[in-house]
Amino acid sequence: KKRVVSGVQPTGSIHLGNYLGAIKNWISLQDKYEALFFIVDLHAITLPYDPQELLKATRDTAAIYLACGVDPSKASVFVQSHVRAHVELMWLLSAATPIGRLNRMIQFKEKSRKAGDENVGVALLTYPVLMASDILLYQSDFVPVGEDQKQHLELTRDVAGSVNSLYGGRKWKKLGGRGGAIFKVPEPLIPPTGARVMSLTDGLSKMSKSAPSDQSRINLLDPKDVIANKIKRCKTDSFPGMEFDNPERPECNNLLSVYQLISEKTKEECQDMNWGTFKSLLADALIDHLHPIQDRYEAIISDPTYLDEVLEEGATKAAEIADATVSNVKQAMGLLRRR
Ligand code: AQP
Repeated sequence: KKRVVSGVQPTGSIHLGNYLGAIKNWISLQDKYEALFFIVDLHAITLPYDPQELLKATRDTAAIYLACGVDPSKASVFVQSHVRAHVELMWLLSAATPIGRLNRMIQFKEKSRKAGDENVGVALLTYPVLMASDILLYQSDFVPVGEDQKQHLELTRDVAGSVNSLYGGRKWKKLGGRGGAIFKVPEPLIPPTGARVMSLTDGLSKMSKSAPSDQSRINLLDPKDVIANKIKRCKTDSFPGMEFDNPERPECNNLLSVYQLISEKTKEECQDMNWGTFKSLLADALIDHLHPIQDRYEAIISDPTYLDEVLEEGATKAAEIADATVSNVKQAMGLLRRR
């Protein structure tokens, strides 16, 4: 079976964008591929954060994965920091990553500009190297990536190529290795269209955990009345009907896409509706879709032993693959093996 890896940062509450753009797609991936889904806690410390919240968000995110249908009997579910090899490989890869490439990363430029240079830790710059490590450790064939992560995956592919050509092949064989490529070069898996969910308050920016206003997103764990209220208050326009192909109506297109993704209906079926009718349909559909997930989440989070077992088993399986990769890389890079 081909292998696929993916993860979400426990930086806040998981929202509809994370769900429709990532987690929901994992459910079909776990049937087709050997899947590893992790909670990327080490990425969540690259900007100022509250340790207490990180701890809670890590467990919550794991419970949400399972509540959404990630099945630990099919996929390995684990916490990134539980597998030490992520950080170890990152250091090795950082020796093969040009600093200029990191400086040019759009996400780094945007996030560091917002925070101001003096407040930005080195980890924000080297974040893509850790992401490369997350992927290359598992010799992944595919990585599902949204638009915003494409540049990082490109870097991952380039770093894999550099390490393969600098240390792989015959040079590695001379050191007692198997020769050939050290890393598999992963391919992007582009998610289905319409999976970029936009903010409820601005149809031109993406729904995001870090947006200051909670009104801009539907959190997966929002109670029914909060969901209904957010949809009622979300940004609309004064055009008649519900069009999905009018560039002047990004909010309308976004909400129609969300509706299509969570119900059996198509966008076309809503064309003649007015905002009021559509919004109440959408709110009901969201509540119906999320309610069973929320019930399962409650059951999982109230049984810490079960969650710990799942994460433990996931980390054990992941570490086996990851440790083998690190051991190969160290050998190929000429690091003395411990007796
Ligand atoms: N609005 C979105 N629409 C579709 N997919 C989305 N993803 C995030 N936002 C949307 C996808 O969710 C996965 C996990 O993302 P992440 O936790 O690594 O962080 P992110 O992409 O930076 O997501 P956020 O929620 O917007 O966090 P902040 O605000 O911290 O930047 C990824 O697969 C991503 O594509």
